[in-house]
Amino acid sequence: MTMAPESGTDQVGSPRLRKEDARLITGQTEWTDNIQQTGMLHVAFLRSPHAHARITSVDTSAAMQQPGVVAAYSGADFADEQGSLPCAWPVTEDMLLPAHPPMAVDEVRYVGEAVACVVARDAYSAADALEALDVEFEPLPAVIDMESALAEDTPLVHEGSGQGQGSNKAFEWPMAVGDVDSAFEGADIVLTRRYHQQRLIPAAMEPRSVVCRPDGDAFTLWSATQVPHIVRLMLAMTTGIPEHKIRVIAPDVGGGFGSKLQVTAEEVLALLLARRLRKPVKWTETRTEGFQTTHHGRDQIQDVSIAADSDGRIRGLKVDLLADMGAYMMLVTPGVPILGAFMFPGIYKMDAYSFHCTGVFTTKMPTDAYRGAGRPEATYAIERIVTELADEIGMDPMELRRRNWITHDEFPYTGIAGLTYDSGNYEAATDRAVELFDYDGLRAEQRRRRESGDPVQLGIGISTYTEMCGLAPSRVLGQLSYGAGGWENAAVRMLPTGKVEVVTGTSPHGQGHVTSWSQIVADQLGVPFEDVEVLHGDTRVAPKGMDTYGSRSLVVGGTAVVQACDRVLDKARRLAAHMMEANEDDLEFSDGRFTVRGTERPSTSLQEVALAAFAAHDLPEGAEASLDADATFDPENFSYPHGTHLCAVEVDTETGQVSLRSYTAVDDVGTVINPSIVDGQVHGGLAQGIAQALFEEAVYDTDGNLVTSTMADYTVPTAADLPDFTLDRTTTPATTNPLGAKGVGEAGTIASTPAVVGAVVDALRPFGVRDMRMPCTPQRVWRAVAEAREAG
Ligand code: MCN
Repeated sequence: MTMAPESGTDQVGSPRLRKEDARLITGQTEWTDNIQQTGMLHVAFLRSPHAHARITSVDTSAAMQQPGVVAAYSGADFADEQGSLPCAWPVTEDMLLPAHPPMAVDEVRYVGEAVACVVARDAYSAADALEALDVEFEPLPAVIDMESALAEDTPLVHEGSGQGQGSNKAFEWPMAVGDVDSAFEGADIVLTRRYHQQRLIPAAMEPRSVVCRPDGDAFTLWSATQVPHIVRLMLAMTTGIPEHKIRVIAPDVGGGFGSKLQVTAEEVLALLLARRLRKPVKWTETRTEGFQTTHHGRDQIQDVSIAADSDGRIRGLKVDLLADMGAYMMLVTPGVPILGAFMFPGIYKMDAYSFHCTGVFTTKMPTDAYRGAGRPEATYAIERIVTELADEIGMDPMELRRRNWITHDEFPYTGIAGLTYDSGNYEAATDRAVELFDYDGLRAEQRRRRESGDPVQLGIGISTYTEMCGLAPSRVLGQLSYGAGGWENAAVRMLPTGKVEVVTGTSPHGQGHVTSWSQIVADQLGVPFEDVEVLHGDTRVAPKGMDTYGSRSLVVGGTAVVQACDRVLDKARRLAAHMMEANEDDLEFSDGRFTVRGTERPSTSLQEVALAAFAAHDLPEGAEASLDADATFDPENFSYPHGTHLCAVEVDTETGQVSLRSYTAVDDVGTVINPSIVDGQVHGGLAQGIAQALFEEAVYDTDGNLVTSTMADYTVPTAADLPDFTLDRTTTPATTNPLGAKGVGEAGTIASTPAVVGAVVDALRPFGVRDMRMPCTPQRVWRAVAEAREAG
């Protein structure tokens, strides 16, 4: 392992320990739920026990008499001011966008939807008083299954909204490139599969929590959110409270994984309650509330067909997608499957591609972004079907990939879905992964076990993925949606003593931006790593920003940091030239010092320049008394990390138990700022992708109750369920940002799920098993073997 340099330049690429961690692991941080305010009140919500029902009456009078209770309200009490929760990504002009009141007024559409609330002097009194609320419902039919939701005689989720068109269809989004019919008609082989992306629950370690305090005519709102800037904007637009009167602070946030990329009912209501009661209010979800009412992920049915020649050359791909929106459109609900539309072809060349997505309303918790958002689903489908195509043809699945992928000399390459991949080297990453994994050795062992009829079979799964991250080029986004762009802002301030403050518009919640940005600034300005402080997550401190999601922060926000440093250096150069009585063009800057080229004259440090700027006794004409600058970066393209993940599983065919034997991931994320952080991101990402493959599934019963609403019912894996991962990297720099970096935050999740399921299916191939529904639990695996044996 490379040792971290003490300070100064060469910080980029060094495995610095995270600056954030000492405070976090010694309990010196303040999570939102730890925030105390004088006179603070606590809110508890009464939530719908029905998946679908009319609210016929809400009586809050008895609750008001309970000890400690200060106020109790129904949705109707806020009807005039609560507005509708925002959807920032309407994907078509005619998409149905039903009203989504933060607290239901007439009708509830999923179990857990807020119906009324109690405000009390402490959280226990508020929770106890919920029992005294008297709410009457008239149950309506639940709509659970996506396919029957589209049938003609199915009850409508949004009948009363005036928006229903006699269907639970929310939108249709088609795309076709090339002559798809000819590609399929002329192909030797057409393979069709149906893949289910089960519903997932993000389950971040820190629950959602919000505190709102009135400050005169303004408000300070703390929230465990990934997106303080978006929350502020949307709160202003939703409630009409002027934007400059709202300050949003995201303190340390204990994970989000997309689930805190949201503007929630509870944030809106905390603001409205603080305004109405003129007191600070706090709400923190219980774990079951979190499971039921923090947005869910995935939930798609994918009908996928691939057309190929008998030599394995892929001709075309067709994808027909049903995407469960749940009961309402939340911030990016409809955008998630559409992001996936561009990723189904993966790393492969082909002549034709069609994609059709139908968004469907059901009476379940809305879905929205969950680590990878659209890209894990697409990667799963293409990597699974390519593996099955190889089996159908009788070819090694790695060989089939090699025949079809974009070769390293073909970049930049505009793929069939219209994305231009700027750089990549799939051969190098695969060769390294094959070597580390001992692919040939494991295949030999697999053959031996198959031949000997070993009850424990070995399976090998492959995923050669790419993904689009670094959200986002605003102009590209503009063509896809009516929402906002994807720029990022940074300010760099040299303080008079030569220390540096960096203000970033990104909002880290576990990704280590304070450390990474310090490394970048240390190298750019030639200052010690320890001399850099990074400020974030407060709309007053960091007023401009687009926050953290879509593995965007480094390639967009980190680039803004580089550009702000460049501007600081431009200012400093001018001042240094003045101080050194030299021509600006004759100055050289390295290791934090200016020297006059070709002379022995003493150098001047950036710190000396910063102090001279502050003193301002002798500034050149027009120069300012400060050494600071800000920059906004908007990339021209996404970034495209890629890699090869190989998984070996042992499957006990008598019990259905799957054991992960080894997992090798060779990722290419371009230039790496901090290898330890990148490894950590891959580890966490792998855990989540493996969780989808083997463990996690949100299950609703036919009445619309979430039956997996506790940690006991929803199997989040622990470290003990995972093997030691073998990680390595190849480095093919991105050409679309000056760092040459590509995002890493979601790569592990996107890559791993098809590798693991592919391995399970591969182990069972001798029995005739060709697919497994996720998660591959022992029961499902055992049943697949039993059914395959029965079928003969
Ligand atoms: N990095 C690097 N070199 C690279 C790429 C990244 O050193 N070539 C570093 C970056 O400097 C940064 C970290 O890796 O410190 C992640 O960077 P990036 O890929 O830009 O991703 P973001 O910071 O934008 O994080 C978002 C991403 C997403 S979309 C999800 S979901 C996710 C993830 O990050 N959620 C997380 N990782 C998470 N990690 C934690 N602990 N908690 C979450 O909720």
